[in-house]
Amino acid sequence: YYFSLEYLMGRLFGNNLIATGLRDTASAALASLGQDFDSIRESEVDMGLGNGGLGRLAACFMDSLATLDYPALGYGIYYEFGLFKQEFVNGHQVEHPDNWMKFGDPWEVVRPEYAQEIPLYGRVENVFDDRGNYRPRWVDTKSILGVPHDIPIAGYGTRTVNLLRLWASKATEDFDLAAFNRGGYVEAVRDKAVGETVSKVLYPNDKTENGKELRLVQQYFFVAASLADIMRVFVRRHGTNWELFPDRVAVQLNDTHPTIAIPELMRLLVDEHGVDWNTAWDITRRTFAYTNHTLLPEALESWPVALLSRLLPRHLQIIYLINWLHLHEAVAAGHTDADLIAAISLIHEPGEQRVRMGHLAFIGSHAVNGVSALHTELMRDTVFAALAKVAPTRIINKTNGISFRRWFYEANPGLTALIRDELGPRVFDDPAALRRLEPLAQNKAFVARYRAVRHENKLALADILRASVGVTVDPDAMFDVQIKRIHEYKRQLLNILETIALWRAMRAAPQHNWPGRVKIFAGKAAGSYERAKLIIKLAHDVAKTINDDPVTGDRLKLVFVPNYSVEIASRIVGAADVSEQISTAGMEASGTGNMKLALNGAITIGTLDGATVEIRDHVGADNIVIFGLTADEVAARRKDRFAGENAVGPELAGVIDTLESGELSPDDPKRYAPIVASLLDHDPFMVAADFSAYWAAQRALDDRWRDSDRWWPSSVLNTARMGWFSSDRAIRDYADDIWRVPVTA
Ligand code: 26V
Repeated sequence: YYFSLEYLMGRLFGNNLIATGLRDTASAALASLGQDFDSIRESEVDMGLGNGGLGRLAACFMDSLATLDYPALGYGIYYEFGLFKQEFVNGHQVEHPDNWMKFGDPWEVVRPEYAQEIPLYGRVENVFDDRGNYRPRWVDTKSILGVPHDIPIAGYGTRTVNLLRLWASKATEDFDLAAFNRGGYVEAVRDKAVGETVSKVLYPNDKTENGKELRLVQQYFFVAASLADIMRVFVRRHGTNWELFPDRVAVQLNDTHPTIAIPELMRLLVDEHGVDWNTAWDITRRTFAYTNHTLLPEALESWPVALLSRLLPRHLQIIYLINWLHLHEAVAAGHTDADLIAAISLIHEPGEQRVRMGHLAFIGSHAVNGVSALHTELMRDTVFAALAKVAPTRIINKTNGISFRRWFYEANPGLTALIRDELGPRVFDDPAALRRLEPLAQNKAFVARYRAVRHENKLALADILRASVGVTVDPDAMFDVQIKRIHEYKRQLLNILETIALWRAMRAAPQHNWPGRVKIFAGKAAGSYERAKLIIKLAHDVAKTINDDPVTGDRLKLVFVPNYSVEIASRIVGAADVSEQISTAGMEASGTGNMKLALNGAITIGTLDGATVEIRDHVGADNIVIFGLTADEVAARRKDRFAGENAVGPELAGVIDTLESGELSPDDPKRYAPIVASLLDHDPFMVAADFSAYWAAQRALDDRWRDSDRWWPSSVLNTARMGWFSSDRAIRDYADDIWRVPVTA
């Protein structure tokens, strides 16, 4: 059972047809009716119930679970509004609600017979039974109803169809009736609206905005409904033989968001089913495993004790008892150092007391994993360093993966056909077989066909760019792509500043043999993230300035594709020559876009961060361009407060001149003063610190591009060597090492 607040499914039509082997049949059948497959496909709405990488990973995992015949369900929330739609007005991001269900969802199967009533609020009555045992009762609760909506997920080349079971919230009847009987019709209707608010909207922030009550209600709502559903099925099959529970049930927590499941399972076992505490704790820990997706301090979840005590009073008691036993166990094992004890406590003490959800997930799980080798290592050294002392073997690595069905076969039909021609259809069941392309990297005829496919994909993308942004680009130019959420640590700013530097250099030496470049950006900024929005505005101001410059002409363009989505990503990955993976080292847990682009043959320019490190290991250091500070060097500079003493090289100095001159923003010449200030002052994301290295790496990329006998074999080798990054590999590893599920097929 995969527990996730987010699933970025995208469209399901093409994917389900490919999975069932009916893609060509459906296309022919539609053609015989005078209907075009693509336009039917495009009439489906994009199911965007996630923010970014974490939500898309959940979707890829669902695909692999079904393909590998694992009997799995994904549980989550059936948000009425997914991630906001993005529009640019005068270069500024404007958000609009994503009313994706407006015309209904053709995939949903509603299961009202499995609805669950979820209690909230109320108080705990301290009752003792006639033997003097504490038998607390959670009373005076308000309840909401969870109604499952099942989305079928067809496995590829198998009969398995798994379910994504998403809960919609409804008001319960008793809720309204009480108010109604008191004559409060309007109050009754309002209560009903409150009940339905819970599944109304996805939180659109992917790193902050902790502490909002509705968010905790969402978390508990879906977790409680899902566990009750799991128990319903378990009891039907095995009765109340709870000790068997962890052998039959494995729950993977996608980040800390569903961590309240840990005290909820304890409550169900102890309070509702009379299991003794120690047995229940053993069952709970053997049931759960937790995946960490970020080390950014502002994204580490913690909930105020005061909020928990109001919303989930019994769960707070349970958390306190878990913590008490956990601390005593540590002391008994010889960990008596007071600082260590404070560091491993579930309760963060200074100031307002808060429950650290990462800590709770850690101690309530039998396995805790990071999502790339580097990230896992950093988890051990930073956020979980203290807990790792108490439980040294719990942290393991499971490097992320991507669904090749969606990110290769569906997104890049041209390359798929070419590879089927060369390697036969078996490659679709075994991505490792892509390795057999390696010798073809030196085969001129093959390379020409590989290039031709890329060219076709670039022509198609150029059409999209013309239609959506009104910019015409040269399909022979290098398509240089950075597509992901806008975040300072991902350093879109570094890329934009380099664009300014390149533009200046081109104008200064127009006769130089500059390769053509199209810098392509796409990504959403959280509505409240002012700096990210300013970076979007800067990209637009740069585009406006350079795209019409007759000196640089077709040799340099910047386009920002609006409303990034799974669908737009699918159109871009097969058309990319260069993949930008340039995060401040140590900050990107894994990245998965890096995998999608490299698989489709883009050459990565990147820092040694997240899974990009492992991509280098697989594709080979000659087929990737690495630059910049390492995670260790970044950490050392932070410690020495080294930042601020950056030598600003001539290129960056010129860029700063341009920003300060107001040339890019004549309507508001000081618009970028805050950006300049942070570059020169503390440079928290090491943009200035890495600028010269990045500039040099980009020029090295220019040299490679001019040498097509080098570029294209390298590109082919990227495709050939990315097989390991399949989410099938990742899911097999979870199944073998964490869930201990026997192989079924
Ligand atoms: C945090 C919050 C905070 C409150 C509001 C809603 C919300 C939603 C999500 C998150 C956590 C975001 C963590 C995340 O997306 N991490 C990304 O996970 C990817 C899959 O493992 C990984 O490839 C990316 O590197 C990592 O940034």
